[in-house]
Amino acid sequence: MRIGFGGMLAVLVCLAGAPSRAADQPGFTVDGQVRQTLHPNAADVQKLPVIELEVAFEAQGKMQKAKFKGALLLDILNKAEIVDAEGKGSAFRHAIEVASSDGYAINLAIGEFHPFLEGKQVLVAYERDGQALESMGGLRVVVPGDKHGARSIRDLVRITVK
Ligand SMILES: Nc1nc2c(c(=O)[nH]1)N[C@H]1C(S)=C(S)[C@@H](COP(=O)(O)O)O[C@H]1N2
Ligand SMILES: [Mo]
Repeated sequence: MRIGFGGMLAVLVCLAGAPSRAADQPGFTVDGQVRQTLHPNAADVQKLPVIELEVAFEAQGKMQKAKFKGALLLDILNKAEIVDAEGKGSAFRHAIEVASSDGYAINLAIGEFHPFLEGKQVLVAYERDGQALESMGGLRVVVPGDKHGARSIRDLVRITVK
């Protein structure tokens, strides 16, 4: 069967008009002690206030310098709303586990990035040195101030509030 001109046009319009989202975008889950489990992708993260951060960290014995662009982890967690299961009114009891697709995971205390306490600008980054991270191992969590790159976790897939 041949596709007529109209059919071809429909296919082209369909391809051109397909919004770049969901399946072809790196995304992750926010779950655990939250009111709302979220499944944001890179486009959702890009809608949040943009933060740019220059960091230096050691990796495999070498210093790396990089400029990351992303959103605050705090802004994402505020959308999910951390619960206080024990009802004592303190979000600071919780810890955040950040996991990657390769099974690598790290931990953060809320106090490290909460503005009442250390207030570090922990990012969920989608760009490194002007290049989309999509082509470099997906979304990346960046923890400013860390001397080693161990918590600069690539290909973020899950943020769990414990
Ligand atoms: N997903 C994932 N992220 C990871 C790691 C890993 O094994 N898996 N290793 C970490 C370590 S130990 C370092 S030093 C840095 C290295 O950063 P680079 O990928 O920019 O070289 O990545 C971190 N992020
Ligand atoms: Mo490392």
